[in-house]
Amino acid sequence: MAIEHLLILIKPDGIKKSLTGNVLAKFSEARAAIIGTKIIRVHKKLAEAHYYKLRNKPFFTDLVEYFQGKIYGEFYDRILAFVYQGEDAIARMRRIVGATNPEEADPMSIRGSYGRITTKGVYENVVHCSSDLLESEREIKLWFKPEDIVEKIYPVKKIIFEKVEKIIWD
Ligand code: 3AN
Repeated sequence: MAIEHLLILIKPDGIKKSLTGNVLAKFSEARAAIIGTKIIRVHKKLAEAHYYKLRNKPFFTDLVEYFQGKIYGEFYDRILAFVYQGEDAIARMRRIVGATNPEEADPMSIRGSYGRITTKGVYENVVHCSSDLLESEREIKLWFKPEDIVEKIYPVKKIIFEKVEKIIWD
């Protein structure tokens, strides 16, 4: 089994419901390690880039608004982001997360326990979890800078930007 990396997000409904502790306790069962974390107020461009594959779906506009957390008020328009590392971590974490539709998710999973579908039809499913290795690399590079992660997981390069040296993804 290989060591894998993935992006986990606690979405604004998870923040609003104060589920961070419960969610992290469930994730600890996967025996993966947190190697990066931060809290972010999500801008529209980041939300659209994260979910670009769903851009033609009828629920895309509602999904982007939900992801930005605007509907939850000024203290909840944010997302907690984590990079996890562990053996077979994507499959292990996705089992703990449960199915996309919270009503179909295993009742013991995070989405089955804490998710719901709003009357507007938006899936409030508490967390995001990368689906495969290609997506996890794309998502980690979208959300994190190399220096935000305590392990070297992808190649980096040095560039000079306006006379200031920076480390960016290669
Ligand atoms: P997952 O998050 O389980 O990998 P995706 O990538 O298919 O699933 O969907 C991303 C997000 O889009 C979901 N987490 C959910 O919030 C929303 N979503 C997916 N399908 C629907 C749907 N049929 N109706 C409303 N929202 C949806």
